[in-house]
Amino acid sequence: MRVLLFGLLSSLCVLVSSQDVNMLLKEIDQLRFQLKKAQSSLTKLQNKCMAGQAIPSDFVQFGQSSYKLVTNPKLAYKPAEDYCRTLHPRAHLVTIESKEENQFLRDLMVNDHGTYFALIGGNDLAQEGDWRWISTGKPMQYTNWTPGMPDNSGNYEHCVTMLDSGKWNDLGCDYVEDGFFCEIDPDLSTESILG
Ligand SMILES: [Ca+2]
Ligand SMILES: [Ca+2]
Repeated sequence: MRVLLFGLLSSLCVLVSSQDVNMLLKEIDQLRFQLKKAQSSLTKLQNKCMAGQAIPSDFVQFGQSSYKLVTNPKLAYKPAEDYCRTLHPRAHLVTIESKEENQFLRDLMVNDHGTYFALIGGNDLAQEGDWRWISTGKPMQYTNWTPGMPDNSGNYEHCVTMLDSGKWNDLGCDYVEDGFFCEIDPDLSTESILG
């Protein structure tokens, strides 16, 4: 039986011309291309679905955005951004664009939580003195620095914290504060842009 099968296979191999092999290889290539296209469409769809995901109930809304002051775990800048990213696909360390937004966050921090200092999403990691937001990579428009800040003390202060006054100070990116703010802004991207 085995000999018979082997004989049959051998005859088949003779019948398969190199033209057939080339055709098969071409078809495999086409299938690979189609599979890649399908995978990319699926990823896009997944991202779209995730971005539309409901806002977690422990976020507080202000304007079009929703915010959470995280006090546990206490994390430094980059791990804090990573933590925000786990809460919602559009969540980032907060991007502060107005006096009103800043005041809202300050009140949330001091009045509601008794927290005194919290990290916000600014950094000048790419270039000293060029302060940008981690959510967009765009330069800060609104700022609320404490007088004399940013001072880049010790030549290593490239991240930003909000003080209990609502004013900002630049500090080391490895510094762990009382908390940090995450923001879900429906207009913001699902990517983090680190300097
Ligand atoms: Ca904002
Ligand atoms: Ca400083």
